Amino acid sequence: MKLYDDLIWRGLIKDVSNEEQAKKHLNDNQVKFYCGFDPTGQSLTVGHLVQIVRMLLLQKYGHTPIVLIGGATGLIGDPRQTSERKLLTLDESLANAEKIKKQIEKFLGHEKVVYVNNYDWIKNIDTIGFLRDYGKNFSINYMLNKDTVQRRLDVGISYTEFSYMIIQAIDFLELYKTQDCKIQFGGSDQWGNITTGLELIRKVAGDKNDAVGLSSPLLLKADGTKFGKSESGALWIDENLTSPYELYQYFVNASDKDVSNYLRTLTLLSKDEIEALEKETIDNPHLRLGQKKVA
Ligand code: 485
Repeated sequence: MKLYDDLIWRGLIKDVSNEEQAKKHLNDNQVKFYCGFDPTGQSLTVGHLVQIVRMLLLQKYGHTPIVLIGGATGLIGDPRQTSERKLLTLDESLANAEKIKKQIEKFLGHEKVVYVNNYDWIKNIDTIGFLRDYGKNFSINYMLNKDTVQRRLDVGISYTEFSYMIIQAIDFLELYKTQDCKIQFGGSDQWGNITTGLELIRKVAGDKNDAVGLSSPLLLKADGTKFGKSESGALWIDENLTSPYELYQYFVNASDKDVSNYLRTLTLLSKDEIEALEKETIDNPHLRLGQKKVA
């Protein structure tokens, strides 16, 4: 199966900026692609695993992942739906960044993968350069139209968080120019930031650029409740914050309705293997073979 079809089959594609170009990159070429993680906490959660496993899948098909750790963006704060974030100190952001990088390294290793921290290039931009070289490319009207901003107009949003999308856009342009990175991936909540990056690349590199953005649906449970939350809160992938026992229990107790989705998005098993486990879930649900495999 071609990679693009595999991604569709796994339910890993929600939005795509240019399907034809995406297929060309993913099916016919070997490209670099990136996904960014902000060091807002000391650990990633099982929610992040969807993106990590997807990076592994693309790596398996011969593409090179660029893992971007947001040392700079972590200092600004991607606007949340609810309210303004508390600012991290530089030390906190960089210390969290180091921890998160180590976690991702456990999955992606050191070969055929690039690790970058956006603090390395964002810290060099001065105020006048920011406003002239980047700010001038975006109208306030364009920025106000983003979902993430719209959702905050009632409660309010600081100029700081309002500017976040431009920083993430600079990253995509930077990686496109310096690393020949063709694709940015993220969860569907990242779509506004990803398209802002495509817009900046278009303004700078012209209409014929070959950059592509892709998003995946956020993982939800079949009963509509949030994936990756246990009674005691978030499920961390740090064994000191969530024990391996608790993590195992979460997945081994998953509802039959969720197993197929978990097998497709959280494992690298082949279509044949997953379809066999899906059949087992229907024929012999009491054995919980699918749940055990995911767990
Ligand atoms: O150039 C970039 C700089 C920062 C980011 C991405 C590109 C991080 C991004 N803004 C973000 O906030 N991501 C979330 C995070 O870091 O926890 C989550 C997304 C989720 C998925 C995951 O990161 O909410 O959809 O993309 C990898």
